[in-house]
Amino acid sequence: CAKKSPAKSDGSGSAGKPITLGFSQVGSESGWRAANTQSVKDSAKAAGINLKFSDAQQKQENQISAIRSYIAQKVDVISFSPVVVTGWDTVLKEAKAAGIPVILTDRSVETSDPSLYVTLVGSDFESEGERAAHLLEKVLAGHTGTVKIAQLEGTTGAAPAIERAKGFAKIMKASHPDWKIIASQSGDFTRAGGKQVMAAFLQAHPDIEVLFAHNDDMAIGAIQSIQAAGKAPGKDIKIISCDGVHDGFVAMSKGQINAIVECNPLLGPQLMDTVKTVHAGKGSTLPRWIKTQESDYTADQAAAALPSRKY
Ligand code: GZL
Repeated sequence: CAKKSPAKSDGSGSAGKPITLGFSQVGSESGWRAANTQSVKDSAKAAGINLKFSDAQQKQENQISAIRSYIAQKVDVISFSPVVVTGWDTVLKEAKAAGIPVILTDRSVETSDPSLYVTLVGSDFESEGERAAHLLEKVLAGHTGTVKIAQLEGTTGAAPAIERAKGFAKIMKASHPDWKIIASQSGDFTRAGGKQVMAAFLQAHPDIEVLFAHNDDMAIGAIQSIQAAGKAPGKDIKIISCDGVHDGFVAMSKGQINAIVECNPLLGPQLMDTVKTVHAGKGSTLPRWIKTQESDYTADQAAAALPSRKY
């Protein structure tokens, strides 16, 4: 394939031309996604990188089309957050054949050929699932006997959905034989999905004691259904969620969400640094996974943390 001449280290392209980055975003399904999109756009501008951006509305075929369009436009680097983990080898092989390096951000892919992308800039979702279980241990302190749990899963087939469920189940299996997941279904990471699925859960299982939601938007939707059922979220039904978006912290400060596993969406700066490194021909110096730093929060910390939250 035609190798591009490596750019100068200041991040400009060959012969001073700005680097052109083609970015395919999952969609605009949640507060997390909105913050992630803003971070990518603001960071590209700050880095002097020419950004081509597309929103796939959570459809894999739209992401594949966008990547093909970036290949046809001969962008310097392609980056995307894959909506689901499978089905990428063909289009990634086309990018490789065109000599365009690919950087994954946020979510990972399953592939038989590790050369199809340089690195992943994103969180460890399995660890987030384990952290959610440990936060539930704190919230349940002193509780004895069976704990009936409902789980609102993220988008079916998406890395965060698969891995958060896996991490949570791992701690359950290892330490909590008395925790039972009595209902588990995807709410597709949206508020509407969380509200609708939680309403169905409560119809079938009025005895739910805990909700583990794979993101704050589904938890916020579920809160509406819990209240409609005449129950108090955070009290009658304890809620553990993931992300840490503003509205999640507001709900937590009201005691409606008991604890949140932060999943940092502000990946833009790290992504742009990675784009420059890759474009300068130094991709081989990068780790295979550039992990995001993030914390955990319980309701007692929410009010104090709110003013300094960046998303
Ligand atoms: C996680 C990200 C997930 C968030 C959701 O990194 O992929 O997608 O947890 C978002 O809020 O929709």
